[in-house]
Amino acid sequence: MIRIIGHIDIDYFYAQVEEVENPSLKPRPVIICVFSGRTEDSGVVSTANYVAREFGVHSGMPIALAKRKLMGKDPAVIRMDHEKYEVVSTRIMEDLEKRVDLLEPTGIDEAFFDLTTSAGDFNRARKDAESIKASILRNEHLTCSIGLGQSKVVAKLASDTAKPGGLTVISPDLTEAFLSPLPVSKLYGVGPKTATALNEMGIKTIGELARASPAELESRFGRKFGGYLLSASLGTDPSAVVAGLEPTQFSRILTLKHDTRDPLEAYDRLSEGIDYVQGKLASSGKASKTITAIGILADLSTRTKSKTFDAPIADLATIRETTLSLFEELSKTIEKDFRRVGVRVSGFEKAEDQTSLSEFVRPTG
Ligand code: TTP
Ligand code: CA
Repeated sequence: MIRIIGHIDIDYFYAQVEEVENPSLKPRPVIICVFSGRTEDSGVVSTANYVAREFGVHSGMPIALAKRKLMGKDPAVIRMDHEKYEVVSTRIMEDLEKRVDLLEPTGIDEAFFDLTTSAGDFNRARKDAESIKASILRNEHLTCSIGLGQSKVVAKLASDTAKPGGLTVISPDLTEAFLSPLPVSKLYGVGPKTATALNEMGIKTIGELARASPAELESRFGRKFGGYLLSASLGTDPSAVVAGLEPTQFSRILTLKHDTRDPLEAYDRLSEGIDYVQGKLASSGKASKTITAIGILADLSTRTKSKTFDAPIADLATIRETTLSLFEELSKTIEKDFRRVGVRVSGFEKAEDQTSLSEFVRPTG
């Protein structure tokens, strides 16, 4: 049976979330920074919007270097707020989950999904992907890139091709023509070392890899990885979309009857959120190390404040007290009233590893 697999990736995620919150940033270069605190500019760029990328700025670059490249370009230098991006990510994943047969989040802003049963063919799957894009745009004002294909490797490459903002559909009849000319380094799991080894064997493109001798690949890379390389190059890598991955957090955000900055006035709604996350902890037998108070203000910007414990907690009293005192602190820092309030528990004990595409791939690549 032909599978219909999708890969979705939000465009310049952290920077785009900041643009949504403050649209005046859009025409400016935006860099999201993780400051190490050693000196004023020590640290790295976590991500940058496409305006900043035009000037050669990218993820992982020292902040000082990025600033130099953006000198005179009116850059917006923004401190990374991971909690805020988690809130947006959770909403997107929850919406996605309802729109696909299976959803496998693989990062804060990306996921594989399966549409084989509900869509039935690639034409209908294209329509589904279009409505996913429209939904994220309508609800979050964010653009994303989606790729569809017959395997995870094809879907991932298709979404890379679609960046930014596009939709690339590689139906089975297009797969060979799509994959063949690409360099082997584009394949998921092929890092610089594997690429060099393949090049030394005279294999530069995915098409050449697809025609390579299976025995030679297995003797050079081992049965498992050699087999993976061959199937990936043919677009027949077998790995399935694995849904229901162990949750890494529980959260609930509720809309207030009236905007307020008084945590006690927001308490009734907040209490529903606290009961919900505590119930999820109890029913899943988990305990959490981090509690986060989430406030969405009247201008729809998101503010968070977290506390991390040395040992995981799960009891209602601690979650209540902590959430309320976090809200008291948060309310002192805001310039507008809360419109929505919420709570998140995270930092669970690590769950067992799941079967995934990465199982086939050697860690060193
Ligand atoms: P990516 O999806 O790799 O990058 P992106 O969303 O910023 O840009 P695009 O998809 O349009 O190419 O990563 C998702 C988020 O992860 C990104 O917004 C910030 C974070 N990130 C880091 O913190 N450090 C990094 O080195 C990378 C690559 C990403
Ligand atoms: Ca992304």
